[in-house]
Amino acid sequence: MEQTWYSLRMRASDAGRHLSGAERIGRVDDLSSVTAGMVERALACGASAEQIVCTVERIDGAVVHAGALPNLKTWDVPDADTGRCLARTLLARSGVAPAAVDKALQWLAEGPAPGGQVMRGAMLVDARSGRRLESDPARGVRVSRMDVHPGARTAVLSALAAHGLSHHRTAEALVLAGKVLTAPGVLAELCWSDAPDYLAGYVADPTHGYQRITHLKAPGDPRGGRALFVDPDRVALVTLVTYLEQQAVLFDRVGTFHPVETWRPEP
Ligand code: WAQ
Ligand code: MG
Repeated sequence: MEQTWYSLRMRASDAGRHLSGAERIGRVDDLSSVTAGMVERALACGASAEQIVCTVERIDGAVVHAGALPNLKTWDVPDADTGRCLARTLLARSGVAPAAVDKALQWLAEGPAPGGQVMRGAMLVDARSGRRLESDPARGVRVSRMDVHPGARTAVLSALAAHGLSHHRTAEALVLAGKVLTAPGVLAELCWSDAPDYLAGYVADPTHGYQRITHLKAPGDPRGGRALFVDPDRVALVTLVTYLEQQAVLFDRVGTFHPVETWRPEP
């Protein structure tokens, strides 16, 4: 018999302000432990959450078994200015127009939601014009229904830890980027955290995989977010958003780890 899968989502907020969120996929036997872990995460996020909403939904459609997570490379940079300069270079290589890259960097730096706030989800950015395509600029698009297969979780987390990547943020971002890179019409993703002291971020694209950048923002900065660069000629927006929100995707192993490289801009 086919395995029954469930989508688990958590969202913590305080006075309407988004504090943290998580999305997982599990079997019926995983539901209580995964939910408990999500609640612990919400309570650990520093601020006291007024509301923690956990949603468990049976997945009725197909589950895509996508195989390996994206290949991973770490670029070592000394500071956020250098990191953003590298991000420009990597995104240009992904086919994103410089004007679109500049706008996305500016939105992420200033806080991409109205009033300079952090969004709950991701911006969709037209990879040519830099126009914002998401229908709600405060919420954005929340990528959900992706995870490492429960049977492969321990091996994947150990492989990451063996490369010095033991922070839960790295594993979660790798899985999210992995799903994003399987989506139709997405050229690349740019992300850094809104957690004030988590400075690393990444650029991901289908050819080069997950390219970590050790600094994309300065310490103490509470702004961050995600930009998905989209070619609107290659996909209908509704098709893309439905895929990102609804299509279940599981990964069962890590990709290739490339050696860490130091990057300095040309003088
Ligand atoms: N779907 C879409 N956007 C999301 C999602 C999601 N499921 N989760 C978070 N975001 C957006 C939202 O705007 C957040 O404000 C922003 O991304 C940052 O979320 O390899 O931890 O959870 O070590 O703070 C990068 C890892 C970590 C680098 C990113 O993001 C590395 C991170 P956070
Ligand atoms: Mg997160």
